[in-house]
Amino acid sequence: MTIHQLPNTLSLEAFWMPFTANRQFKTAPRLLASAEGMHYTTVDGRKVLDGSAGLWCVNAGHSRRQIATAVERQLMTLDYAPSFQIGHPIAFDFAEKLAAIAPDGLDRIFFANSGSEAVDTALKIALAYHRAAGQPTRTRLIGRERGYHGVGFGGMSVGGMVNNRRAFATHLPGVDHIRHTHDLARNAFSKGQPAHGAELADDVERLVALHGADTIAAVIVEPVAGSTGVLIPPQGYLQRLRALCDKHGILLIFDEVITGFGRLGAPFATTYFGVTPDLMTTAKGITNGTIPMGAVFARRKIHDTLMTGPESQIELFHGYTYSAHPVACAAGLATLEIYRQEGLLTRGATLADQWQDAMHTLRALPNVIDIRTIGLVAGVELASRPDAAGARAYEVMVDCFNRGLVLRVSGDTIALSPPLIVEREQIDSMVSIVGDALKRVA
Ligand code: PXG
Ligand code: PLP
Repeated sequence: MTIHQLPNTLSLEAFWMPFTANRQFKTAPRLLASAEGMHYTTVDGRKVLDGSAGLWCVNAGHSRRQIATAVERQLMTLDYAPSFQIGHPIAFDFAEKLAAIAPDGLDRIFFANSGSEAVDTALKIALAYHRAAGQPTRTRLIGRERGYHGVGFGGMSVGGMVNNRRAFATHLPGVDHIRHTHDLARNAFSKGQPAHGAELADDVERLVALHGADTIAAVIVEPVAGSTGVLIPPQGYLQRLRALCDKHGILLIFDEVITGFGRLGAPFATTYFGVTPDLMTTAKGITNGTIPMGAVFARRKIHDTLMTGPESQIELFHGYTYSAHPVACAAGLATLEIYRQEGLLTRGATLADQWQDAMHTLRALPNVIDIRTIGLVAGVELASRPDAAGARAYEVMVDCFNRGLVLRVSGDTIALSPPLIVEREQIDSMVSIVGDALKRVA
């Protein structure tokens, strides 16, 4: 597509695009004009399959009428209302409905507006909790190498993707990281959870030995790491992490911004793996990607520990202008209703086998060095070109876009995570478009 096909008044100069090679993009832009169900339409009228549910967020597919109606009704009823010392019913209603589907007692809900804000909120709750519980020395936050927890200073600091950290030298102090679990030598082409690596959770012991348990507030991990290229936890790993955090009085935070709301074929990764954290962060699918929102799900014990002191006192000095924004709550309620009506939070489980088999047919293609699948997520890792990490996967992404498929890349890993309404034939066409691209891109 070339510039002259854009509306002739459109300039691409002013918009500084996020996480984008701006200059490269603006010489050959990929522009979407509309979307419905499983497809986008580009500005030049091509239909493109959405293989990544937007940025892992459009779980019920695009342009859902029920959500649009709810949003419009809310905008014309109560367009905005504060949540500081005043409330509005829809926020309480939405929190109750989230609590009702929340895993294992994570039923106290704090609203934010993005995954990054949810993460910063969860980290702050962890610090406030220990202080309220009489352990104010527990201030250290532990993340994991290759983790992604958004772009706030908190999330960046506990995150472990080098490029996201390098340019911003000032991180939170008192942060450390456990090792990531990616191990191609032992686990390449595993289906589902890889067999090797549960012992990597023991890094928590190493950091306890180094820093002292009484300085550590929380460990935060993605149950399945998404942005870094789909890293699935080894069998037994999350259980071990949970046991070690319990042993040392450390809070465990699962960042379910991607895995929440059905991505693995269960409502949450917490449900899927049967391991319950103390705090769980969500965003994205909470409103089907329509209106920005994030939410922290907290164990009741954490919430209740903070509900002390004089009743006239604010218990947690934290919140956003748009926490529990009424329009986002309306979008969220309509989204949950769609998930319920269409069984989308567990639909992935019925497709996971076909998904896995289809993805693993790519194994024989050039440069494929690993395929990882779980629920309705897949990572296809390619060998990097010498001195050009990421270039091959980027070219595959562009080739797929030109032939009718949107997917994400991270380094040289292609990530696929379609809306949960995906049909079997669409899985097959995704695999076929990716396969053709892999044959074309040297
Ligand atoms: N935690 C996790 C686990 C995430 O995946 C965030 C926090 C931050 O959320 P916000 O809403 O602040 O972006 C994320 C976001 C990709 C991709 O293609 C992934 C994310 C965002 C954009 C692109 O890998 N994850
Ligand atoms: N900056 C200024 C000057 C503000 O007044 C506020 C909120 O009142 C913020 C930042 C924070 O904005 P938000 O609550 O939307 O995160």
